[in-house]
Amino acid sequence: NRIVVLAGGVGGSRFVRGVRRACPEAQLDVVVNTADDITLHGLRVCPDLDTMMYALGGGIDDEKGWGRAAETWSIMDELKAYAVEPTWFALGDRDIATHLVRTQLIAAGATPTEITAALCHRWLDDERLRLLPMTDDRVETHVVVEDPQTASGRRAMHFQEFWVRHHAAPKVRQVLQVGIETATATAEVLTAIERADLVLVGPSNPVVSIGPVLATGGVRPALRATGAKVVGVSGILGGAPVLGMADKLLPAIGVAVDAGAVGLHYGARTSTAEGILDAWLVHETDTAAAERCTAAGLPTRAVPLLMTTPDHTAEFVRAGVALAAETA
Ligand code: GDP
Ligand code: FO1
Ligand code: CA
Repeated sequence: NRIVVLAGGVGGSRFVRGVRRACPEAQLDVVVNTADDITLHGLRVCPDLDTMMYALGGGIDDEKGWGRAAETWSIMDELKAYAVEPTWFALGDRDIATHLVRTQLIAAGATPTEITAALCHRWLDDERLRLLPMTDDRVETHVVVEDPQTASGRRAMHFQEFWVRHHAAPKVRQVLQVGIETATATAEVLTAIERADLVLVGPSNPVVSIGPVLATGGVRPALRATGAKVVGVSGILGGAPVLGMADKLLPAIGVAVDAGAVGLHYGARTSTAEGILDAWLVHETDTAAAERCTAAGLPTRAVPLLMTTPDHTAEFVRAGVALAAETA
């Protein structure tokens, strides 16, 4: 039995740990967002892939949810002593080894898919677990924010600069996926979706994690064509994201910060439009959202969605599997 999960970083990796707990025997292919990627100090950094890899490999800093456990910061301190910018993005000593390997492999001509497999060789000894970058093409999320200091009143910056440097404080006018128009999903991603028995859209950020995956060339048609059931999980609980800045980004793409609005944004696969979901899970308290989605043709169930432990997560993954089986 084959499961494909679409995911971002911190939320996505917590979700995948629960999926592994619920379905320990399944072939699990995780399609990971790469639009958060950024080049700093000459190093290519892939936050969502690394977060997923460290989390599943037991090397994550569990408290932060990203970066290496027992990290040290000597290199950052040295860069600060040289007054070399950017200093707002913290690269740990252990983490930097990952970026050194990746950057060298890029220079040697390897694709992100090949590089991810090479890095995962160290971390994942489970042959039935693969991390797949959504594309081998370069895509980067940038945001246009309000900035009264500029002549136009606006300014564009990389998503990481908005989130990490400015703590998501400026008002977002526009979210751009630079490079998405020409980016295509890898053969590995398209084949995994085609052959899947179940596709799970994780509770990851709908705008900057799931959004880029769905916008990558070939992904949406593959999801609409697959024989697998496609089940989504809301990351918006009670009108707010559990963590992160989805509440700052959803309004910029015209979607309310509400589990029902996000479900209908992904859309029902049965509809004539571009929908991708057969079923949708919302939090136990979001019963109005569940009714609204179900009435609109998207079968939705309200269950506890807090990923407190992998066991809690596994519990609602099983509810999603059951709901998928019920839908015609
Ligand atoms: P990032 O790439 O590190 O930002 O992580 P993701 O995009 O994969 O996940 C972030 C999203 O996960 C947030 O927008 C939250 O809404 C969602 N999230 C975080 N914790 C939980 C949780 O316990 N339950 C659910 N359902 N969603 C969560
Ligand atoms: N998040 C921060 O808030 N501050 C950082 O300095 C930071 C560094 C960092 C380095 C490597 C990495 O893989 C992730 C890192 N993150 C950091 C997390 C990351 O920026 C975000 O949580 C996600 O990309 C948001 O989707
Ligand atoms: Ca991310």
